[in-house]
Amino acid sequence: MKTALITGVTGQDGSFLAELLLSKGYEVHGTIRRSSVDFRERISHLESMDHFHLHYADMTDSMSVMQVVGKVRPDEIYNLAAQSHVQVSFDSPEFTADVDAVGVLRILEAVRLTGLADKCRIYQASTSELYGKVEEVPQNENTPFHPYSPYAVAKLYGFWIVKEYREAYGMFCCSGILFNHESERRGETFVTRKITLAAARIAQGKQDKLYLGNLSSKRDWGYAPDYVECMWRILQHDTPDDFVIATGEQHTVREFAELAFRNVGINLRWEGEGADEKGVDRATGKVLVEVSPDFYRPTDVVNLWGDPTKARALLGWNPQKTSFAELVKIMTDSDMAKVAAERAGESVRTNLAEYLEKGIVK
Ligand code: NAP
Ligand code: F7E
Repeated sequence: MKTALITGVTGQDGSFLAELLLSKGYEVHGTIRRSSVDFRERISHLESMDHFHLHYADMTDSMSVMQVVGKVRPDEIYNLAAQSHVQVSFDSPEFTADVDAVGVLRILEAVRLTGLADKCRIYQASTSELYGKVEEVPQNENTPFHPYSPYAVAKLYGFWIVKEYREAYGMFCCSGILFNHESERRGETFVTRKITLAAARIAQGKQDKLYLGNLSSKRDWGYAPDYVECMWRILQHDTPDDFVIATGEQHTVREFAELAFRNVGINLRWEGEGADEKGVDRATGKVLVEVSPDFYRPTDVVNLWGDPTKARALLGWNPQKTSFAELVKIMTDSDMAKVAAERAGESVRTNLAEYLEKGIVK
């Protein structure tokens, strides 16, 4: 039985990866942060399982990282913990650098200093944000990086320090350069989930309008469970290497919104341009989507499109397992059910959706 350590197990990817590794017979250990409230919604269904264990560790605290690595002595580490929101990285650049850049170094050093360098394989959650102000379209493993946010700059350090430890110490450490991947467990402030939740709330009379930023931004959106499978495949490969993980298909934020609203029975037409653009309900003439410059970023990445040829050829991974239309449907169906349950009083949610609508939370 192999032992895996997942940092960031409470996150979207961490929860899906834990499920996958448990299904493969792994002993799975995850790290969580101490806080005054426990946020374990995504992993609560795993907590009673015999082969699932939780440990406190914070990526900003070397000693806690060292302790958990030394105690678990894993065969594989999946370093997923990060301040993962690009817009937040403009407000908290130092914290983002500490977690997303130096945090990676802390993992690598913990493995080395606990004598695990020859035995432990490490997966680093790298990102398409490294391509940032893109220098070519679509992007592959040879495309030059041009990070365009404090988040991307921090992740660039993570990418290069992993490569350095691979070459300097012969460690089996790899980066997955993952393009955006979403799911029904996606955080509610990322654009896809913000849209599917708002569409569900508007369709059920719980919200009037959705405010978004740049509607023309383009992304290569995949489904998170397909992507965590590829993380695992990267660590099972014969040699340590870096891989682009993407679907090979690109859509705008506008297209995502249009499809999400269609799934809940609302057909939108678009009027106006730039900050004046509006999404109007064709049936009622009501404006349901508006642009708010509050959601513009100081520098925005607008043209991400991945080329997954290498992952398909060397890892046997299928980038088209879940289509764009299926992804949007999975997310809207889930939010429709969630909102209906809340309306029926079956579950209580925080005010986050309300705060999002008012623009208090970005
Ligand atoms: P997520 O849902 O935001 O989860 C991030 C995880 O990191 C959470 O478990 C969070 O814990 C934990 N974390 C944050 N700061 C920490 C700290 N100081 N110490 C310990 N843990 C900390 O992110 P995700 O979407 O699952 O993404 C997983 C990883 O892939 C991240 O590194 C992200 O940057 C990267 N990535 C994501 C995408 C994507 O499209 N999803 C694409 C490329 C790369 P709390 O629950 O306590 O906040
Ligand atoms: O933005 C635009 C926004 O926040 C996507 C993280 O997982 O993927 C994610 O980062 C696009 C951007 O994701 C709103 O300007 C418009 O162009 O959903 P997002 P992201 O920034 O691409 C990468 C690969 C990661 O590595 C990150 O960890 O959508 N956009 N209007 C908006 N974005 C948000 N959040 N909110 C809006 O209202």
